[in-house]
Amino acid sequence: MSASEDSTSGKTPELGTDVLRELWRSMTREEALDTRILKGIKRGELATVIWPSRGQEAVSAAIGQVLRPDDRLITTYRGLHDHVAKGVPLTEIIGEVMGTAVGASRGKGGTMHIADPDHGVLLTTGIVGSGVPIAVGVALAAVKSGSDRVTAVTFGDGATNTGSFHEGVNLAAAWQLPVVFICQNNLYAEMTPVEDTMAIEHVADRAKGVGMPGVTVDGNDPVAMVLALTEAVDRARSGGGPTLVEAVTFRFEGHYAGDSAPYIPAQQLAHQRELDPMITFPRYLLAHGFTQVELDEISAESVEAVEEALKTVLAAPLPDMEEIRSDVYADGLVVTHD
Ligand SMILES: Cc1ncc(C[n+]2csc(CCOP(=O)(O)OP(=O)(O)O)c2C)c(N)n1
Ligand SMILES: [Mg+2]
Repeated sequence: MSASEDSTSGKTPELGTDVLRELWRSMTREEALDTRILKGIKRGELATVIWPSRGQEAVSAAIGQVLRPDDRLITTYRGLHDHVAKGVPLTEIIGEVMGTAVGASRGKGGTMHIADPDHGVLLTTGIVGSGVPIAVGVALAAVKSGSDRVTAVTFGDGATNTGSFHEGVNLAAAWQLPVVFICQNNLYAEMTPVEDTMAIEHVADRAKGVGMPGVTVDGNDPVAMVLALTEAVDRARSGGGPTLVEAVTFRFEGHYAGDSAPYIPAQQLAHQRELDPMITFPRYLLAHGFTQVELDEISAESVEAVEEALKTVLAAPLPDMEEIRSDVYADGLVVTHD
């Protein structure tokens, strides 16, 4: 059942008020960040690049609610919403997007390589599909060290066509590792619609081939996402092995900032606008005890938080030249050539 369907029935929500509020807070922050940076790029104020996640807010908000702070998350270039949801401070995210000294990777990584291990974000990858086997290794390391940490990895629909995806999920299933594979199926890989590159309807069906549970979820419904991810994370943490969760959602902007996405048919766009989680979730919240004033307050706080963080970043220095060598190699491994 989707959030929008349930809003008409007036049923008791399956999640507590605090969780619902935090989902909305996360979603509004994710949207505010994406929208503000995109606006800045378009008007020539911010010289950078992002891969917009507008439309995919519900997926990451749910990830942020379900994972423990010490659980690991690995994401992609289209991962700013995931970073926000996992608790990476806005200043560190924007700082990295702008390549400044206050960035999560102190300006060395840029949008594609944001890492903040203190908040569980081990890395952000630019190579499609590459996060999957890395997550399998991270999960294996957790098992070997006796930790009950879960590793979650998010990637796109297109990534599930890569060899690294298939190799990674196979090994995770064979070794029953504590991983949750989260496919953010936004119906496009760059400019290519998903049906042009897959003969199957559901990415989740790929789980069957390697012997793990796979589930297709309405990725525009944060409540459904929390419930599905809770099951997957609980399974992983209790030794039950990995799960493939396919979150079906949509990317309202182009592939990258600057792509006006003329290839998205108007009819599809109009249909997806009706499913936009930033419109349907407030309806659900209003039907479950929240007031418009409260929702607007949270939205306004999110916009304000992004604006404040951006101000801090724009006043921050560029990284020192010495920074180029730090955190690149483990101590003692630097090879110098005289
Ligand atoms: C191995 C590899 N092949 C191709 C590319 C170029 N590329 C960047 S994003 C992208 C589309 C990926 O689509 P999807 O996995 O659905 O993720 P989305 O961008 O929709 O989040 C491609 C082909 C790449 N970065 N890495
Ligand atoms: Mg995609």
